[in-house]
Amino acid sequence: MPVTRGFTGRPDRRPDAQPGQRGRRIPPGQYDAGEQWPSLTAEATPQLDPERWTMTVDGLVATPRSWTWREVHALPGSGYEGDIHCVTTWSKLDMRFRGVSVDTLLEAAGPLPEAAFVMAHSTTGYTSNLPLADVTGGRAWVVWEVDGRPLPVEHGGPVRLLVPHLYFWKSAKWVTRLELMATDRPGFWESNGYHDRGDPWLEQRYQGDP
Ligand SMILES: Nc1nc2c(c(=O)[nH]1)N[C@H]1C(S)=C(S)[C@@H](COP(=O)(O)O)O[C@H]1N2
Ligand SMILES: [Mo]
Repeated sequence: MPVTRGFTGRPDRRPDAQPGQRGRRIPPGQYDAGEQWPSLTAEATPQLDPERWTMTVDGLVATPRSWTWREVHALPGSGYEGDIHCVTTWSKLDMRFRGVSVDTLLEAAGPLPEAAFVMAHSTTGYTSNLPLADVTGGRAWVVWEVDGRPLPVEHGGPVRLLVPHLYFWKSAKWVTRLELMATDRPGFWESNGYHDRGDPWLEQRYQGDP
């Protein structure tokens, strides 16, 4: 997959964009992007047809499960209101996303005891790896709505993963599959030097960071 524009974005140096302006909400080394929402995509943006898209949970589960667009919308809805943090140093505050909790999907599939990590797969082949503990406990969603509107295609529409407490590269756009694994395996950016976990409060940007 080719690596293109955007991933090495410069921090915004406007005086009103400095960290600390909005209390302790902005992790170290991040700035408040304000109204801007940069789009960062390594691959060509896919035109994903909701009628053909499915969401699958498989790997180390008791029962591999798949949901169609209609089926996933019939699940109990869930959302996130809060901030997102990109490793290129922009943070965006007070976002509102709606979709379904990853807990709901995992409960239906029944993770096996040895499942400890998850690989998120996009329809495009983009991947990101996550500890299972980071996508359970009400901290991760599969979302299709932002600020009351359908998720724009450049931001992963019609559907993306959202794991807002980790750097945003973990939140795979155009997500289609969560694969449960016993051992960790690097995803796309993790194979290119980024951290396996990516906690913005610990500044886990690159492999080798604490
Ligand atoms: N499929 C896919 N998902 C992806 C990416 C990507 O290149 N492809 N980029 C990641 C990165 S680095 C970030 S910061 C966010 C960017 O999301 P946005 O474009 O909605 O801001 O998506 C993440 N998910
Ligand atoms: Mo990013």
